[in-house]
Amino acid sequence: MVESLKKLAEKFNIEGEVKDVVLFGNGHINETYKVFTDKNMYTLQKINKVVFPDPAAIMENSVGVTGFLAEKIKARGGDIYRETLHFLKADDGKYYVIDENGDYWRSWIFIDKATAHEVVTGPEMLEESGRAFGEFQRQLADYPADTLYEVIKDFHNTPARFKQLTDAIEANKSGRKGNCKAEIEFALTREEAAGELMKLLNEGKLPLKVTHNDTKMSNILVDDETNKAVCIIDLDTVMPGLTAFDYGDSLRAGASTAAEDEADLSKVWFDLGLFEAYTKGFLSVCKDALTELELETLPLGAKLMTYEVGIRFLADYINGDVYFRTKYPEHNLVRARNQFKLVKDIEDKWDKIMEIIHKYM
Ligand code: GN1
Ligand code: MG
Repeated sequence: MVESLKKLAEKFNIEGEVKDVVLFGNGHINETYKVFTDKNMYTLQKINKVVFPDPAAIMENSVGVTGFLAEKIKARGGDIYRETLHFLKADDGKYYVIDENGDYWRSWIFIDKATAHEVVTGPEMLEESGRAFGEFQRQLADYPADTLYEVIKDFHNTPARFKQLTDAIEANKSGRKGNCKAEIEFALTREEAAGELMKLLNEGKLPLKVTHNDTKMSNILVDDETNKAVCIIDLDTVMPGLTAFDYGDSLRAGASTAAEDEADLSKVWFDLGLFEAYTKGFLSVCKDALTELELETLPLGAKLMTYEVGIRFLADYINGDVYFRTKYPEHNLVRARNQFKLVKDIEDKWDKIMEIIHKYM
């Protein structure tokens, strides 16, 4: 096993001789290893081809975006090997190696003395993550978004997700639709609201940007000494999208007072202090890169990203748990209820939310 991993690592343009390869991190989708040579350290990763059937397209997106970021980092005197991922070419000039099973592997320079945190410990950390994702938006504001592959079609197209839900209800493959009447009703009564962002995009009122689309805390490397965000990772879902997607998806998880699958809904609230901390960090770096309407509609992102994943969990429950990994039979329903509780709380706190964001615009 280790021998074959060493051979794979050696196919990339690494420095030095491979001394060791160890399993690394706790991602649920790709398989990640840390490679030690006598000169440096590297990450080696197998791309999950079920979730990402076109790994070459992903690598084109990732290399395009990181190369662009590196230019900006260099221009301001930053460290291009630390502040963005630096992918390595293989011997044949490609940014991936295909193994004997047809799996795609990639490699980048390991970023040392920095950690991806799974849990947000408080407002300071959330504010720092806001700055990091705000910086990502700002630096990529002039990247030609339409040159990126849409690696997962309609990923944050909430009306398309709504259609997936109504299809699931109609097919009722698991026979479970009678168990979740209240949740179905909650979802269906919000059809019009579900389309608000896509409508503005289709009318040309909101610009298409480069978005990360998985803006959770654990996709940021934080410096172990300074606690400052160093680098955004997990670029697989980088695609054209709305800034509100990235801003909103961070808040969905980051501003909740409980885990995504907390079953006791009395513990689940959308915390305005956390919301404010993230908003402050995010807008302190990128507000000048956003239009007035983009700024005004950021909170819609928080509401719709939460609603969207809620209806995805609900649809998956009705489909019989085919997409999200579940630990017990009602897991997806519990997740959907949890997300809908947050949506309701966001709706109830809407005026306050708008008041807070206006402080930072
Ligand atoms: C999935 O696998 P993970 O945790 O990075 C999903 C996100 C959801 C999230 C909900 C490719 O992300 O869209 O918000 O679960 N990613 C994909 O936990 O579907
Ligand atoms: Mg991910």
